[in-house]
Amino acid sequence: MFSFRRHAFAETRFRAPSVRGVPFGSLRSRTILTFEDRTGAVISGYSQAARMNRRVYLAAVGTTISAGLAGCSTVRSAFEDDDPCSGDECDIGMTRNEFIPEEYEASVGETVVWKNTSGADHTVTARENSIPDDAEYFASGDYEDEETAIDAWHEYRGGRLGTRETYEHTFEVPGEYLYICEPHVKGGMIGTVVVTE
Ligand SMILES: [Cu+2]
Repeated sequence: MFSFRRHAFAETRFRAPSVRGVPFGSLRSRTILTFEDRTGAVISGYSQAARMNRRVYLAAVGTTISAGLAGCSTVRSAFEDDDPCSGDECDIGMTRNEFIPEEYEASVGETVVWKNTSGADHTVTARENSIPDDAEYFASGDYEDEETAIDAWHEYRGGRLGTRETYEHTFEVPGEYLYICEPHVKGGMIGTVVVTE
């Protein structure tokens, strides 16, 4: 069944269409696209276009709040989804099907902490060919390479991050690092860490 949060989104979307430039149809499709079953498996595809629409949608909700609806619990739930790592607990949060922020900027030597802030199981799995050449491979479960990490997930849920669990990695080499959540990569659960000197 659908959770309260999904219901909340369905409810709040009706407040948003008055914001100029937000196509009502895209809001509705975003809602439909993010319905999941209880294990967090995405039922339908979650396209890049839908991801863009989500940002537009959240901007619209923000405008609604400034119009005087602050304190409404349905609106607040949308913001928890938008910033799951409030305070110092983590740097990158995981919602049902997204890493937030999707792109995180770190400094050389920084330890980045991911936290599963959702009810679904996730992984943090670096894309071997999309990290700097001389960088150390990283994945939750501390596997040495991508193939091992992905096989482990499919064989025994290796590298699984359950609710409230964290994973951390220290970045020593500058550059761009692409990583995925193996169980939700097809739904677009992909993130980037950009490391600078
Ligand atoms: Cu995931």
